[in-house]
Amino acid sequence: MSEEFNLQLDDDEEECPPAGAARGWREGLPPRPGGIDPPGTNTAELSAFADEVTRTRDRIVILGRRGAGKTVFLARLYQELWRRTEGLQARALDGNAHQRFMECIEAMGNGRWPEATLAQRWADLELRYGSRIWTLRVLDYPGEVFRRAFVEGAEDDAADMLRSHVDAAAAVLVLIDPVAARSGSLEASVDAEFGMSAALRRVHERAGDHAVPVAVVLTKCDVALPHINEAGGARQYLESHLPGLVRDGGVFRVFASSAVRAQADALGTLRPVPEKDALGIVQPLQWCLKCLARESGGEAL
Ligand SMILES: Nc1nc2c(ncn2[C@@H]2O[C@H](COP(=O)(O)OP(=O)(O)O)[C@@H](O)[C@H]2O)c(=O)[nH]1
Ligand SMILES: [Mg+2]
Repeated sequence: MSEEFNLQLDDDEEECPPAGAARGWREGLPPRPGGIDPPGTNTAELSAFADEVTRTRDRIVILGRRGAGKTVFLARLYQELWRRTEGLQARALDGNAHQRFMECIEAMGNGRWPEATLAQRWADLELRYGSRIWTLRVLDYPGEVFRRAFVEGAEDDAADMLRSHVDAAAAVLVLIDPVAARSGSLEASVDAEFGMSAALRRVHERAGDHAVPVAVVLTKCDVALPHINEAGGARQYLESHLPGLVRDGGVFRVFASSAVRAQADALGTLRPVPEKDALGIVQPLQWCLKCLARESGGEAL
């Protein structure tokens, strides 16, 4: 139970996906109809694959359709972790990137949401915990690119780029706007759900014995909570509105977040109120890092 949101989340709060979870999940899947080749299932192939995975999975990837709340989430996460002097900390890769995060925070301080175009030039974050350094990378593509990349196996640049980032993910945060998932356009939600399910399926298929932690983060819970509660809780919400994601998304944990609280102004427009604390933005990441540390026998968070 999340005290902050009075919302039913997963019971096994601390549970990381067990090693081999992805393999067990994969074995239960029906044969794959064309497109992307899963790794073989014999032991030698799997262990070669696992070695490859350890070498190349060096980043934490944030996925989410346009408008899911990625830019706001990342800026607020940065604001929180940049100030920290111990534990999990973050720094932008250069001064320009730092400035863009701060501009986003400043805009919200003035009652404006960040420009959607910021997405194009959004930067990675470097996360530090003790001696470990991870890159946190946001992938901002429309739903149809997800579909092309993961469902149709298209070879264009955007699809190639998206697949290569997803294949390098040591952990994945999937951001979902619960209101849009319920009431957005049919085309957009079909692409987003189908494409996202296929992306997660690929992550798990290619992970070998290395279970890649996947955190599904319901965003904007300051306004979305009634919709989620109406469904009976976070997981039930996903089951009724994004069933394909639940079925094909493999092992994941659900989190609820509100990066910025919104309040209606005199005209009824929702404006950001960044003076109020963000809720639930560090936990999904912390959980992923904890799972990664456990898997590599490294420092616990
Ligand atoms: N109420 C509320 N609205 C949010 C929150 N985060 C984002 N939004 C709204 O969602 C819109 C899209 O967010 P953005 O971060 O730009 O999405 P992106 O396209 O995934 O980067 C914003 O302009 C806000 O209107 C939040 O935490 N709470
Ligand atoms: Mg954005």
